[in-house]
Amino acid sequence: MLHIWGRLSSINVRKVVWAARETGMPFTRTDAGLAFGVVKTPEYLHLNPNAQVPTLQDDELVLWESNVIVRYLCARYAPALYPQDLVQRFDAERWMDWQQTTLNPAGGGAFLQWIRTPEDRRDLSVIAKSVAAMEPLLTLLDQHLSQHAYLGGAEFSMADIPVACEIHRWFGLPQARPSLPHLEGWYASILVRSAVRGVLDIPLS
Ligand SMILES: N[C@@H](CCC(=O)N[C@@H](CS)C(=O)NCC(=O)O)C(=O)O
Repeated sequence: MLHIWGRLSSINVRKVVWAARETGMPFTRTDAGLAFGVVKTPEYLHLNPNAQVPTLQDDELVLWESNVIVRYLCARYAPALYPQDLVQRFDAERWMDWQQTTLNPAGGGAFLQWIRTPEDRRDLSVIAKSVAAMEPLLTLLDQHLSQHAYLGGAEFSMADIPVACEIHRWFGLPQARPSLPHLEGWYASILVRSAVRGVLDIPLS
């Protein structure tokens, strides 16, 4: 039985829960992190010495790092989402690493200010810097999606999961943004997937 540790208010947990739902495998989940605590208990640190969420348990296998968990779940339980062809697979992999290393740091500042910082302590300059970092990345995505239905090509794949979670977080911020029709069209096609229910339709917190 799959078990996921982590609170749904975490973008990285949302990726993993969505991927688990895509597989159709039954799973259980324990809220952990921030107000839920748990992550600094000896039992949890034994599973994940980073004291972070998410963590996946699949019988004897214990995995941390959200995008690695997404890869594992797709490779093992939803192979249609894990490109078998090496060229296609690494094309997909590239977008997953890009989300983690480039898109996420760019958008994090605005998210933390809008959602996790009381209004009287909000730093608008941090938001402006984050918006300036995100805009060219979103334009890059829009251009790619003007040529491809999904990030990895014609079909939905594991690559779409981390980036769509990032877009969910960005589009959920209470701020104006320029129109990016291809990105918005792709995101609309993601939102109709039944596996995103309870993951991308919950408010940011
Ligand atoms: N690279 C890690 C990052 C994990 C991470 O930063 N998790 C955050 C939540 S998004 C966390 O555990 N924060 C502490 C907490 O929730 O207590 C991954 O992708 O899994």
